[in-house]
Amino acid sequence: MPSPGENLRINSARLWDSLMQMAQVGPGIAGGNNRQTVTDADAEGRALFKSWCDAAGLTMGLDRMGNMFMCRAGTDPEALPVYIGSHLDTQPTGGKYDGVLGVLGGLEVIRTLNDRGIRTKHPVVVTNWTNEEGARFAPAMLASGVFAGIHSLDYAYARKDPECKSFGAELARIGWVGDEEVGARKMQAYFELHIEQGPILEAEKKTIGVVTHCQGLWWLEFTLTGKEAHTGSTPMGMRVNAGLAMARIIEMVQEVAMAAQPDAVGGVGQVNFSPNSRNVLPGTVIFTVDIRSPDQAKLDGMRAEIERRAAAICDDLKVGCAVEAVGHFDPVTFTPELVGRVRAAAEKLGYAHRDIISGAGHDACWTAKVAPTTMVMCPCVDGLSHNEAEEISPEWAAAGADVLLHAVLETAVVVD
Ligand code: HGY
Ligand code: MN
Ligand code: MN
Repeated sequence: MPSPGENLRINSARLWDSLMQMAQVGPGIAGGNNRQTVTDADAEGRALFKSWCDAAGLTMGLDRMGNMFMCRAGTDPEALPVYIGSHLDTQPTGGKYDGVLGVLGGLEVIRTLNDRGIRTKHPVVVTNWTNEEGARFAPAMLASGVFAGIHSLDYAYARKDPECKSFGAELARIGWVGDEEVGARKMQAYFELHIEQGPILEAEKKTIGVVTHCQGLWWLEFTLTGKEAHTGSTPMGMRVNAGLAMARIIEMVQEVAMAAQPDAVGGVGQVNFSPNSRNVLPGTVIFTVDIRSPDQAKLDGMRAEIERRAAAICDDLKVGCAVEAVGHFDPVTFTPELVGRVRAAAEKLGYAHRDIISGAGHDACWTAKVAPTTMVMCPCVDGLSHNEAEEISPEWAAAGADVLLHAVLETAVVVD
């Protein structure tokens, strides 16, 4: 069967309507979303997504990490399914499209195949991965990491949120624990549509990012131990100041990342002081350093330098220093054959495109360990993401889903 022509497009209005409906679930305080993993809002979003999948005639598989696999049958029951996936969980002050575009873009591919009565040899499965963000329970991409054999189920279930609730107990509480063994499924291929979350595509007026790689990441959790004391009556020379040590380490991380340019980033997004009282010097300071680079040697070199210099800073201030890697993945190279199908689809459909390295991590980073994998990206306004003001255009969303549709059909093989 010849490849579908360039006039085969998804239904842009329907996709945009689904995105806007999902955006009503777990609203934020500034127009975005707070639909954190395994909260009641996450459960509500899952139920809405499942209702749409039921209406599209899909059958659900659910594994013990709550990963949702919504399956459209193929003509050959022996053929491995082609997966499309991303995530419905958001940051606490997240946008409406990060992850959601990939899941609902996958559903729109299914809806379009149903509209046109297109049958494929391989089944097509739309996936919602649990806890991609790692905001409430570190690390990021927790459930796809268990699926790929990176983490054990026990490790994942034991992860704690800031209120000391465990991931496993919270997943059970919202009623989304499945009985499928995590990782038992085999994939013909995996595609993920995602907003760029950076400024390149918009700045270069490219509608599609052909994602060739994803940069690697370390999350280094520092626990600094100072001495709780009165901020007023304790002389400067007597202080064991963990807050000062943290400030010097954050400044140093900036220095290390700037010295590693181009293609390196480093920063801190989460800090916890204890007792966090305005007139008590902190006894304990816990914060996570997030460093990334597409270059393996540069990434690991930054980690070594930061740990070495942080120890020296703490020694100088007589502050205790412990560090634990709470998140990591090496730089990822996506499957060239699938990358080529994304590029060919963008060309066939007439969308301006360019190759790009993903700055953010995605579930695709872990599926790449177990199956041929690649990604499709569309721009986002001002490159802004992980911010409630995250915005895309309906045209960008439709273009990404169109390219996803054609690349998936090239892989799932149209029968008629
Ligand atoms: O951290 C990341 O890159 C992703 O948003 N979880
Ligand atoms: Mn995401
Ligand atoms: Mn994200």
